[in-house]
Amino acid sequence: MDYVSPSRHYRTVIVSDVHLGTPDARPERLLGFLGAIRCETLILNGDLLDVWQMQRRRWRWSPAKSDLFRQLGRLVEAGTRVVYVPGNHDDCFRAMVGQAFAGVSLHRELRLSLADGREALVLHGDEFDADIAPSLPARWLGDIGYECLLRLDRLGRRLGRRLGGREWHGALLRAVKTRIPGAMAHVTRFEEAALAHARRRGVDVIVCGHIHHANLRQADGITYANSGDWVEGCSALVEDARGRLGVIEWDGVRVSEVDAFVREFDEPESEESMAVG
Ligand SMILES: [Mn+2]
Repeated sequence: MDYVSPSRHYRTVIVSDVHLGTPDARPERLLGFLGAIRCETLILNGDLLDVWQMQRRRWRWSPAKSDLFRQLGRLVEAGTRVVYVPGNHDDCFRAMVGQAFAGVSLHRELRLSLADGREALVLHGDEFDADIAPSLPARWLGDIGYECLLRLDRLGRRLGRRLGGREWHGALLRAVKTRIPGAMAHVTRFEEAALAHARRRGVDVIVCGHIHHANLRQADGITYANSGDWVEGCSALVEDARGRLGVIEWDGVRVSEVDAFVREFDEPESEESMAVG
């Protein structure tokens, strides 16, 4: 078990798909994570706020959300570069790219030089929706299906709390995603569209969010990285001082998986040495 100390330091931390404004968002979890790490650059890669959902339903602003924004302010004050790349659920902020608010700069996408010299492109990923969904009705049906699953998950969560069982959050969504072949094929198509985009743009690494599926994989010398979400799971993408990328699955007290990505010509690193890095 690898306990996280507050001094855990990363060069870059990327989080996406927090979906504040929905009943499924977990700002208190993200707050705990941001309090446990240090980084030079923090990138909020889209769907931080779920403006779509906020417009469709009644929503409450909880103290945890205020605390989260206060924490972001503290990070800016402490010298962390905080970048916000709006996604499709908060696309109203795309009209403001190029500007900065409270020290947070807004970008449509971001070019990033990793510590090992690799060039990365960070974007939310809804840019690839047209490449992977065959038609608008299919996408619409997918949205409804996802919404139904979230509702069922919420119901299970309430039941679980009442029965005093272990935490259920996102369990149903994860189960469906990994067991239904179509769902994983969707993920693969997205990853391939992103890799193709990286090739066109001539970057070594493409970093996305959007599909709520954290992952790191390599194809033909290009790295695909996805920071996942804070709805179904709680995950972040990190870059260490040497430019290595890793996915952190945050369960509140420990890093359950630091999936270090090491370039082929880097000297091999053992799992243990990465976990304490
Ligand atoms: Mn999205």
